[in-house]
Order: sequence, then structure tokens, then C-alpha cells
Amino acid sequence: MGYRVAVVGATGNVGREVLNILAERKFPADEVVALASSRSVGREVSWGDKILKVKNLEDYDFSGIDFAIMSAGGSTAKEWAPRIAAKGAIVIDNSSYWRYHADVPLVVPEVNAHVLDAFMANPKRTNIIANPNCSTAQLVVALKPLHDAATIKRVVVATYQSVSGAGKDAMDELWAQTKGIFVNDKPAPAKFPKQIAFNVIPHGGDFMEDGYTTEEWKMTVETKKILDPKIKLTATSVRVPVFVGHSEAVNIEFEKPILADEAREILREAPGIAVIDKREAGGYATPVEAVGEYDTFVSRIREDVTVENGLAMWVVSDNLRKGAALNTIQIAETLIERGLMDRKAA
Ligand code: A2P
Ligand code: 11C
Repeated sequence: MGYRVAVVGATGNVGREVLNILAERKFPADEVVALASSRSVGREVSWGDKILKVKNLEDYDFSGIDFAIMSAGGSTAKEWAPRIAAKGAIVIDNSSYWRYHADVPLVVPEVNAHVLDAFMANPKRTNIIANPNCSTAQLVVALKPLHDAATIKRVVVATYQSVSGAGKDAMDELWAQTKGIFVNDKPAPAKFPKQIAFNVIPHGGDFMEDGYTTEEWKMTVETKKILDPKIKLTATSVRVPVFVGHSEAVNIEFEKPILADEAREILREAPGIAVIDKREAGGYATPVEAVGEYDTFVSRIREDVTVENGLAMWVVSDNLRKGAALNTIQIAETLIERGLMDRKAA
């Protein structure tokens, strides 16, 4: 018998990808329910070749639901994740709200799937599992095999984040501004603080007292929680006029020596990674090729001789997939594969 899955935020950028990926990967679901706000009731979304009518989250009875995959923002997650979890469903939440709670695991299956064993063994578990920020997910997938090989001390990363990370309104804003500029009728910035079309904006999330933004802070704390609290990481997060696909320029300092050739071989063998690294024009990944893919692409791997044991590389992934929808579904698949959902039923 298959599982019953509720997709919360089914009309959004990530929710629609969740539905697509559930179908693509033939997730063992008997039933998928699409939920969103009252604004969307009756709208149609597709799950493979089936059309689902969107229902109102407020009115839905979650009894008997096995997995609730939430991509409806922090305030909805704050209110609804505990209510849904109390009905016995495993909630996998894409928002930042639960990520930093000590009793909520933050999981990227290629990196720390093992934490799910202890979580599910705890009879007092919260039933809430968090998905990291999109820029963290792709980064830790690429860092993990290198950390295992040579122990990472410090990471310096600059992101080039697509507008889809900020939701469907943000995609509409890039589209409307881009068209508007050509006909001298440019809409004013609304979702972003400055013009995003033909521009780049060094600001994601909110400013903090130390001058970093929350988007940057998330990469630091999430990398520590998922991979290793000893890793030091400093980030600069930048929004770029790309619809889908986040890119990252990453500099890593290791405890032990590691050459670019060794790193390339290690990454080639690592789960969830495709190495595209020819030292010639076009011999690297860009967001355009990453769209719709599951893998995180690593390119431009080279030694950074300005520090001892340094490497530089370029990391690209579909932020709506590995950065969000795919990772949540991989978490659900991992729970099933490790036999942990049987324990839930018992
Ligand atoms: P709706 O379309 O009904 O507003 P995105 O991040 O792409 O903007 O998508 C956000 C998703 O979260 C949408 O599916 C949106 O539904 C949903 N959502 C936002 N607020 C709520 C809420 N209060 N209750 C249920 N769903 C919500
Ligand atoms: C962006 N990374 O690209 C953000 C979106 O903490 O889940 C996701 C924010 C988060 O705008």
C-alpha cells in the first residue's frame, strides 16, 4: 500500500515542483492532496497525468496523512507544521522557520541521512523535519565528499541566486521589468529593493546588526548544523536576473593537502553531483543547463595557491529542485528506504 501525501503551498514555485517530482520519481503515493490558501481553492494543478483541485489548508483534516510537504513560507509553517505533526504526519518543511530548532533535524540526504534514524527512534519526536535554504543544499552536497577527504577549515562563498528563490511574484517582477525596459514602461521595484532586470542586487533576506544579511547567515549556520559545526563559512548572497538556477563561487581552505585533480575524482564518485570541468570555453555548467536536473554541477575546480591547501570551484544547481522540492522528496524517500516509516506506523 502506498502513502498519503499532502503538498502544502501546491500553487507556488516549489509546491508545483514537488508535484512534478513526486510523479517523475514515481514516489509510492496512493493519494496526493494539493493545499494552498483560500485564494487558490478550486485551482487545478497537475501531479503527473492527474489533475488535482486545490483545497484550502485551513479546512483540511490531516488525519491519516503520512507526509506533509510544506512550501508555504515561514509564518504558515510556524502555525501549521505543529498542528499537522500532531495528527501523526511527518512534516517536511521548506521554510526557514523550524531549521534552527534543536529538536528539528535539518537534512540533506547525501550528507546527513543518518540523523533521521535517531529522530524517528525518539518517541517524543516533533514529527517536523526541515529542508535547508536552497543555497546551502547545493553547497553541502559539494562540500561533504571533500570534507571527508581533507577536512574543511574555512569556506568563502559568493552566491548568484535566481529570482525563483524569492517566489513566483519575484519571477513575475523580473519578467515585467525586462519587457518594460524595452517599451519604456518599467514597473517600479516591489518584491526586490532595486531594479532586478539587467542588474545584480547584493541583498537577500533582511539585514542583521553585523552587516550580513539573513540569507548569508543561513548558509553559515545551516552548513554547521548539517555538515560540521567546526567549519567556518562567510557568504555574500547576490540576486541575479536569472529565472531558475543558483550559482556559487566557492573558495575552500582544508586542514590536509588536496589537489584539484584529486578533488575532481572524489566529486565524480560522490552522490548527487555531476562534474563538468573542461578547461575550455563552455566547459563548465551554467544555470541554464541545471534547470530541471536533479544533480548539483561542479565546475572550474582549481587550486587556490593564496592559502595553504586551498581549492576554488563553481557550483550550480536548480534551486527549486535540489535546493527545495527534490531534497524534501529525497528526505521522504530516505525515511521509507531506511524502514523508518514502518516504525512510525507501529
Ligand atoms: P496561494 O497561491 O494560495 O497564495 P511562492 O513562494 O511561489 O510565492 O508560493 C507560496 C505558496 O504558499 C503558494 O502555494 C501559496 O498559496 C502558499 N501560501 C502562502 N500563504 C499561505 C497560507 N496562509 N495558507 C496556505 N497556503 C499559503
Ligand atoms: C532565495 N534562498 O533564493 C532563498 C529562498 O530560507 O528557504 C529560500 C529562503 C529560505 O531567495
